[in-house]
Parts: sequence; structure tokens; C-alpha cells
Amino acid sequence: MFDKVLIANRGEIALRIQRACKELGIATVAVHSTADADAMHVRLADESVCIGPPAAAESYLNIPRLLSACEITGADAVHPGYGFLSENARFAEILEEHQITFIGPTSEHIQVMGDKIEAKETAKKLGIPVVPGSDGAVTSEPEAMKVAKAMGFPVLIKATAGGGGRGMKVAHTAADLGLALSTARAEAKAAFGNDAVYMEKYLTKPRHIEIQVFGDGQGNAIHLGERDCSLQRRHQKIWEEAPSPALNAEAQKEIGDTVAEAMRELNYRGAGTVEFLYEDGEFFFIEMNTRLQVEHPVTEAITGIDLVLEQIRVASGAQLVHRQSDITFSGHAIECRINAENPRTFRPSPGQITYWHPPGGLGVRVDSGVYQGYRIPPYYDSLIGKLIVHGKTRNECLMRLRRALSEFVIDGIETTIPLFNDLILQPDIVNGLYDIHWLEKYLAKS
Ligand code: MV4
Repeated sequence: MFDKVLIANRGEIALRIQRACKELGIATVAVHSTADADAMHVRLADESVCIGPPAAAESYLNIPRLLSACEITGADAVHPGYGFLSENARFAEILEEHQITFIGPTSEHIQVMGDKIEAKETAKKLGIPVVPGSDGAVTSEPEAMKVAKAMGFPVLIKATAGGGGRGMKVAHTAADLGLALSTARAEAKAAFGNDAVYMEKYLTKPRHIEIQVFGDGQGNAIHLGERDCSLQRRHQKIWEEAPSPALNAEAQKEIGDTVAEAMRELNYRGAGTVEFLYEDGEFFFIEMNTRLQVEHPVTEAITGIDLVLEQIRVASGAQLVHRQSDITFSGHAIECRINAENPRTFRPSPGQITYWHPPGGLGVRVDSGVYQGYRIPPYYDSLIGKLIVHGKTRNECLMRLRRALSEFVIDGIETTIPLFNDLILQPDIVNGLYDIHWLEKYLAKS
């Protein structure tokens, strides 16, 4: 097992990782920018290193500075959390070259899944159902037209270096195709320095359902069920739940077993998320994330498995202790993302938290890196906490969520709490009847 882990992140996820390290008896190193000197992740770590000015490019994303911090402190492993360098294959590779363990998959697996065409080809070869579309990249308009006519409009053009919705363009008819193709390529070039694009049949009303997987890189892999993350605005998830209100146990087992078998064939190591669109009872692979996700606690709630602790264990060379037959799903969990934002416009609301009273009680978990008096800096993501509620049934979970939201008091800044207070009153939310467009439509009409 490791002696000392450097956590290359900030906020609630840095604390989450510290907690797992503490339980394993591993010393922790926090890194921080000058803007985060007063952050909780710095205060609670065994050691801390200031790695640069506020801009992420000069601190949390700066590989040479992180390597220096490893060297100064003698850390033998790095946990990247989510965001920042968590899916940077080059970072994982450099750490490997320096005999520092990257707590995550191999750099090769990160690389493959980072290229969306390669990811999709890999998924398809492994027997995972994918969205119908072009065979690899599409380079010319005549070629695009041939593909589109073969599968029928509407079609979607996606950047191979993309993900998270950037560089995507819909063509509803043949007349739209030329412009959609050139705009998608130009946007992809500007955003990622790579103008390669591919095409898919555009699904008009899917749900976003993702499967949590876990492997040990020694031939063992399992799935931990799904999360429904359909409630999003501009590709930012705000509410995630498990199990999905749209699936039954048989559908869950079928897709889960398919994905787990694929991960065994890949010899995948660590936590991963296989993302699907789900429409009319069918699953279509879109992407795979090779990191821990913000919404991992809903899976922890219904499986009782500590995902971060298991990440650290398998990274240190241990085998998975859980077999698929050991995994049972218990009850229902919902996560609400508490962002320092205006609850209608989602405009960031940095500033000082003058009062902080988180909810508690049975089935309630709050993961946060803030405290009363803390000043939220304007430089980073606006997520300041996550409220995760667990109940025996979805109804009990919703009941507890209403209660927990009513207890939560945050003064001094705007937060997304009022939005959740509205959402839990909507019949479609209560009944679990929502797709990926539901939230934007709701916000437009209310
Ligand atoms: C799609 C799609 C419809 N059809 N692919 C958006 C982000 C990226 N991860 C994939 N995305 C989509 N891919 C096909 N073939 C619709 C979306 C999409 C979406 C997906 C998940 C959650 C929210 C979304 C919001 C808009 C579009």
C-alpha cells in the first residue's frame, strides 16, 4: 500500500479522497493555488504545497509543478480526482515514467477513450451496442451525405476530440448538412486543435444513463449498476439518481453484464463510467469516462461500496475483492449539485459564505469543501457541495430530499437550492418522467 498520496485537485473531491486515504492509514498531500490557501482541503491534509497562482493552467493543470510537489513531499501516488488532469493520458504516462502511481487506469486506456472515434470502435468490437453512424471520421460533404441518406435524418456531427457536447451540430435535413459539417469542424478545430468529426443518427428524446464499472487490471471487472443523469443544462448535470426510474432490474442486469464483460476483455483498471443514450428501450454507447465522477456517491449509497477506497486499493496492486454476485442494490439515491450560482440564470455567484448549515439525519450525506466564513474564489467550477439522499424506495428518497433541502441554509451567496425546491414539486420529476431536454424546456417556460 502507498505511504503518501498527493491529491491533484481541490474542493469537495479533494476532501473525499483524503477521507479514503485516512481510513487506509495513508498520509495525504494537498496542493493548492494562491487563491485556495484558506481552503478546507489544505487545512485537513497532513501536508500542503502551494503550486502557483489562481489560473488553473499555472496550478492545478501544471504538470511540472505537480511533479515538483511529488518530489518535495516524497508522495508515491497521485489521485487526480475529476476534471483537471484526471483524463490526461500524458500526465498518467509521465507519472508512470517517474515510478509514481497514477490512481486511475493505464495511460493507454485513457488515450483510447479520449478519442471518441476510437472509443466507439473499441466499444463496438467488445460487443457494446453503439449509436448507428459513420465508420470512423467523415472528411467530405459528399461522404457525409451518403452516410446521412443511408441512416436517415436527423443526424448529428460530433468532434472526435470532443465530449461534453462541444463541437456538436445537428442536421435536420439534407439542406442543413453542409453548414453543420463545416461549423462542427471549425468549432472542433478552435476548441481542441483537431477538426476530425464523425456522424451519428440523432436521437431526439433519449435519457442519459451511465454504467459504473470497476476493474483491477488483473482480469477482474464488475459493474455497479447505472445512474440516470438526464437532468442537465448546457451539458452540466445538476441531479443524478440511481437506479434509473426508466429501467427495470432485468434491463439493468443485461446492459451491466455486457459492459462488465467488455471491461474484463479490455483488462480495465480502476473506476470507469460507460455512458449511454437510452431511447425506446434500447441502449446506445456514446462515450466512456476513465475517471471517478462527481456523481459517484449515488452508486456508493445503493451498493455500500467505497469507490475511492477501491480505486486506491487496486492502484496499489490489490485484486478486486468483490465479485459480481456479491454486488446487491439497495434502495434509491439522488444527488443534487449545490452550485454557487443563480438558480435561474446559472450565473456564478462567488463570495463569502456568511452562514452555513448543512442538513443531516438518516439517509443524508453532504460532501462539501466549504465552511462558514469561507470565501468562494471566482476562478474555478461553481460546485460547492453535493447533497446525496438515500431511501428504501424512490418515494422515501424524495421525501427525505424535500426534508433535507428545507434544512439546508447557505447565506451570503446564491445557490441552486431554490431550483431543487421547485424541481421536487414537478409531477414529471416525482414520476421520473424526464429526458435530456426536460430541464432546459422547464427553465424556458417557468
Ligand atoms: C447525442 C445526442 C443525440 N443523438 N448523440 C451531448 C454530450 C455528449 N456526451 C453526447 N451528447 C449527445 N449525443 C446522438 N447520436 C444528444 C446528446 C445530448 C445530450 C446527451 C446527454 C445529456 C445531455 C445532452 C444534451 C444535449 C444533447
